Amino acid sequence: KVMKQKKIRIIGIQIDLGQKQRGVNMGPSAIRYAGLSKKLKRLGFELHDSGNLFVPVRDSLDDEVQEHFLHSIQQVCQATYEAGKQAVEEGYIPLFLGGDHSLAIGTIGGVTHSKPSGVIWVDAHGDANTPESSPSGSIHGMPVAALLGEGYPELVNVGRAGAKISGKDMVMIGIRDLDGKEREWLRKSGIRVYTMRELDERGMSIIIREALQILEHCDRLHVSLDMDSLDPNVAPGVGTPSPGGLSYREAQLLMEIIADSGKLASADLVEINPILDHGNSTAEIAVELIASLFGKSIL
Ligand code: EXY
Ligand code: MN
Ligand code: MN
Ligand code: MN
Repeated sequence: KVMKQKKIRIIGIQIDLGQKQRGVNMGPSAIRYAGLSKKLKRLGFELHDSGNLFVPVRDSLDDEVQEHFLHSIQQVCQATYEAGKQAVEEGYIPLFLGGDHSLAIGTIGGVTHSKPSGVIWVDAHGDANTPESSPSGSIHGMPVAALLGEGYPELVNVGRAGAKISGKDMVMIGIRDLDGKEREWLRKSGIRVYTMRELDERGMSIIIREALQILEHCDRLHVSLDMDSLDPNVAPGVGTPSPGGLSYREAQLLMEIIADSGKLASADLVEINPILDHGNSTAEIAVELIASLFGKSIL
């Protein structure tokens, strides 16, 4: 199957407020340096890089530290929502470059503004904490709960009031690091969670085909790719590395089979931290994965 839409809009979001490491705000630059536009143009896409959205500099927000930057994250997610909504309305596939994963509250909200979408969440983590269950308070560990209607009302109500998706419209792949209450919440959420254990036992090919079957009722798919889903030996440039992750080959196959569905309508590429990287290798791998997600095939 071939993708219907041939126009991509790149939207950079240099947000580092959802977590504690410095440097993840440099992700959009690192990804652009790694040659994203050129690779996607070569696949026949028309490309519009809209630059970066405004994100306040962390050092200018000392008064928000205690509140985990909730107010600024809300504002950035609101702007992200608007940009995503507009891109979809104008016939683009929005490709959001992060930044930390808190931005997904805005991206997934925005792309589902007028049309529903299934979500494939690729991550080491569940990102399904609430302020009560979170061990860190970091908001990048909370976007899934917020999108399903739980947690800070300021985040649940970004863009439009209430939950943006339901559990049956979401699958998670690569999961290996959950907190206690987060685990309980996920079990009841309706989200199909493919852990690394299940992946090891059954294999990527079978799992992603089954996941696409679960999302069969969705005409459009959003892929939220957290680079910490990969093994840290492959992708060291992330703020919250977790051992035992996807191999490069598993991640490639995942992207290729999603591309075959012909239903990719939007995507996030998040959590790249160039300061912790070896050279720019994590961004370079990310660009290769995105090319496969947009239909690059070997032969
Ligand atoms: N579960 C941990 C927390 O909530 O603090 C770690 C979250 C890391 C989230 C990264 C973005 O995927
Ligand atoms: Mn994440
Ligand atoms: Mn993660
Ligand atoms: Mn290093």
